[in-house]
Amino acid sequence: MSLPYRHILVTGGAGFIGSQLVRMLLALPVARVTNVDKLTYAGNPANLADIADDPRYHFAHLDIADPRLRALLRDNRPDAIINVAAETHVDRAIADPLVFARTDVLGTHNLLECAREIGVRRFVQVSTDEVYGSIAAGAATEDSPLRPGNPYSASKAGGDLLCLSYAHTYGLPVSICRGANTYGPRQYPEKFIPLAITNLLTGQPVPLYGDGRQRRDWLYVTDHCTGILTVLEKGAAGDVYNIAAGQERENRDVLGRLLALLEAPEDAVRRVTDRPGHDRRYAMDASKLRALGWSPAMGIEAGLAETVAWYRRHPAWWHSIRRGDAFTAYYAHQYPMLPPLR
Ligand code: NAD
Ligand code: TDX
Repeated sequence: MSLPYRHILVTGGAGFIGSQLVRMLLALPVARVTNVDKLTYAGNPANLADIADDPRYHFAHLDIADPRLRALLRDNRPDAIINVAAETHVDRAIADPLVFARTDVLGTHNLLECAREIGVRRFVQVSTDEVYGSIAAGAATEDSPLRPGNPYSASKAGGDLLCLSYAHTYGLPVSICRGANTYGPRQYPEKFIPLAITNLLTGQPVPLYGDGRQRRDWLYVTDHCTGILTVLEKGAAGDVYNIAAGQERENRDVLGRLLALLEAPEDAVRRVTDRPGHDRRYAMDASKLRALGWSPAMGIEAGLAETVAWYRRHPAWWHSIRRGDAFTAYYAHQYPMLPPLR
């Protein structure tokens, strides 16, 4: 792939998907990649340790909602922007929703306004399948209505609508990609798959919400990133693209697979009270992106095995998160029915 951009600015590049995206961009012949990240609890410089010394890589420690973003963009003049930064965890959005609106709506708006002022050639908004809400049957297309069901997805939908309004009103060349549930190395261990893996590796029970029959369509992180890069390269201004691999599984089956990979007993699963407003099923039709030449490379079985192997090989990465006061406090608050983290 050869991108027609000289300088690409990525936001949220210290997180799970953003760090993989920065790594993949630097593997391409681009002149410069700037990462703007606030380094929230989810932002981790260790995610970028392998590329931090690349002379084409630059880091700016800044909130995308901060008015100083304007000067940063004026001074650096990227020709493309990929907005990955967001508050991302649904359970945290239910407990404390305001910061989601601040980053995912107002931060996106601030970034759009700065992009309009400097006149970027492409703005890619990284969004989510959750904006379509729960899909009882079939799969959402890019034209399906937005029916977000929780404060996270509502905030992401707000960001998406601002993006579309900037394309329509100002002609800003914005494309939106809506990725499915993503998993793989370096995912913060609050999310279902890395929480399950790290709990099982430390001999602790795994919380399964409700009946465990909710369905998610799992996408490996590198496949999500090739989808974003395809939209950056070939997406049309003002258009939306779903990124999904068509690997739908019930949560209890994903957990069953992880138990098998980690040789953990069935009684490691602990049924807990369901998430309020829990979306039952996400499903998207990705044929529009496939028509641009994208296809996923990783199957769910191999992807789960790779992910387990990565967490096995990198205990220092997740121990340093899980042993921190912020994570233990979050866990105790979120899972009062489980034994405290060890
Ligand atoms: P993450 O929580 O691992 O990382 C988010 C990153 O954004 C962190 O580095 C954090 O420090 C940074 N950030 C947060 N608020 C910021 C702010 N105000 N200013 C600057 N930086 C800020 O998230 P992720 O799972 O990698 O998700 C990345 C994007 O992909 C998000 O936009 C999310 O909505 C979207 N998405 C995620 C998934 C998934 O399953 N993880 C699926 C579909 C879409
Ligand atoms: O401990 C758990 N037990 C459990 O049963 C956790 C953390 C989750 N779950 C369930 C809830 C969901 O049905 O597993 C499923 C996946 O949960 P999460 O990992 O929290 O993901 P989800 O709520 O589906 O949202 C994710 O996909 C879309 C990401 O967190 C979002 O950022 C993304 O936009």
